[in-house]
Amino acid sequence: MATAVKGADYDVVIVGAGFAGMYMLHKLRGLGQKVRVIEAGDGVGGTWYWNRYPGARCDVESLEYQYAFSDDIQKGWKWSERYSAQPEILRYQNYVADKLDLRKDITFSTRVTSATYNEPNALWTIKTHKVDGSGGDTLQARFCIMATGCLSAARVPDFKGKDDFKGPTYHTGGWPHEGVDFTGLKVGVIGTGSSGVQSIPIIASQADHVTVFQRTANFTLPACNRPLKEEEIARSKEILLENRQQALKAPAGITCFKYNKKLAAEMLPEDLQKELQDRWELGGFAFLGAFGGVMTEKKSNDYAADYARSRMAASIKKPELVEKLLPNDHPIGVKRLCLDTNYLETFNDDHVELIDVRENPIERITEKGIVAGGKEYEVDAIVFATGFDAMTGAITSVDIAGRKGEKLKEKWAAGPRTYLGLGSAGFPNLFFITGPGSPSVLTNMIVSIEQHVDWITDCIARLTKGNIRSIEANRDAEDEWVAHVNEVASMTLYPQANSWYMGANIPGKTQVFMPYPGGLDLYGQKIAEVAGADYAGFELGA
Ligand code: N01
Repeated sequence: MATAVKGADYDVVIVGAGFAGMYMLHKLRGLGQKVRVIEAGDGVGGTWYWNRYPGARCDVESLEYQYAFSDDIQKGWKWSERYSAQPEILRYQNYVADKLDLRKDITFSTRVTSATYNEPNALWTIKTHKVDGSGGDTLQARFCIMATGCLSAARVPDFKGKDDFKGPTYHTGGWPHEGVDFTGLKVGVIGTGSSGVQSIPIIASQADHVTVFQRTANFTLPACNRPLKEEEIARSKEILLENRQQALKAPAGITCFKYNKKLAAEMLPEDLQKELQDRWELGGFAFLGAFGGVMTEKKSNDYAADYARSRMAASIKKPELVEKLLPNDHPIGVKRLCLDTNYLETFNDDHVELIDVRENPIERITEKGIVAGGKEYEVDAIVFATGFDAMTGAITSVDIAGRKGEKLKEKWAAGPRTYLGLGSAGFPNLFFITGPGSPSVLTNMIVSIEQHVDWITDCIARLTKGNIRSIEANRDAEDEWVAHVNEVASMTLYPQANSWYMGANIPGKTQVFMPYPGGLDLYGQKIAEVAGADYAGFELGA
């Protein structure tokens, strides 16, 4: 059994047992580190543990949305559909946890409430609290790793009267494990991002009446989900490792489609149409790779957006809804695209009603329902598909204090400041997996997670071998990186939408583009160079 660094309970405490925390635990065990994972849920899974809403499904293809670090793990698992549904992904995570015997090093049903760095002994003091209120613990560790996920701090907007409603309310990001049966009910759904787009058709298939409150119409692309064929599953097993190497060289960590490098302006109109049509019919995010410049050049973006709107319009049978359901206030792709299975068609049914809350703002929630535009919509249940305090919320919900008691939350008040999305100056030995300032949510998360976990593992191995007590991002290097992330973002169309990428969904949150939009491939080269130069831009302390 591993023993911890002198004076500490553990070498490493990891916060979160989703895909990131699970793999991090496995890798650090391999280094002989003494590790403890603290997880708020009563099982592994992270995002896929919490987001059990009807219709929850991954928007990255199953054959790419899986770990690639172990041939044994991949050979023992078989995905059933092109895009996996939440229960199958959670089963996969439990299969991995069994296979690697991970649970014995995970403390479940427990939240980390604070993490405080002690300069004299270079240790983190980590306080935890049982979610049932039955007490907590205090742990000392050399390293603290936030594997808290980018979309895990679920958020219900502060609607006036939100506690007055007498019926049940649900947030898509904290769905009851036993499921919800909406049969015979009148349901109000607020929010039409990915979670709303996925859940509304299923809720509508059960409920008597559904009232959807939409603030922004989103671009939806057809998912074209289908069962996987035996031969593609077999082939994927042969090429997974090689494929992952290719994914690491791709901007979004995805290999199932290729980006056309030609700009729209360089293509003949008929070729342009054909490219868009082929990709639309293929389904998924391939559409955004139809030609170069879609995310940087308004004209190219307009071609793609116009085509998407024309195809979306064809699914909407009620003329009065066409304008409402078609997105017109932002370029395509700058808010996370939603993959659609029957979403727009759901509004063709008479028992599904759309309320545009820009025209008719939500005024309050009452005992019986939701008041918008002066009218009360009576409902039996309310579903909040209202999203997350993305990228930073789960990190800053822990009271993190670094050198000289500096609070991370205060440091990040004007936007997150990290070096490479991996560490933050003033907070030695604190790592983020897929933190703000890294490509994270703009990529296949599993590829980004493996990339970060491997990097952090090598870093901890180097520090341990060299008897180095601490590593800390240098402020100048951090300032340069933050400026670089902003500069790259300003060359794209991303800042042109009120998106959660920008923090715009949270009133009062500073609006700054949080993920790194320069591509996973270039980013991977950068972090490899930094490691190769003995962690250039970080200070190593004896
Ligand atoms: O959350 P969102 P989500 N009044 O923030 C609306 C990933 N994910 O849970 O757009 C009225 O996207 C808000 O309106 P607006 C994926 O990365 C992946 O759906 O801000 N409405 C919006 O319509 C995704 O992007 C998968 O104007 C309010 C909605 O609520 C991310 O998680 C599945 C409001 C929130 O949409 C988050 O998706 C699910 C207010 N006060 C999620 N506040 C897949 O893999 C917010 N809204 C497929």
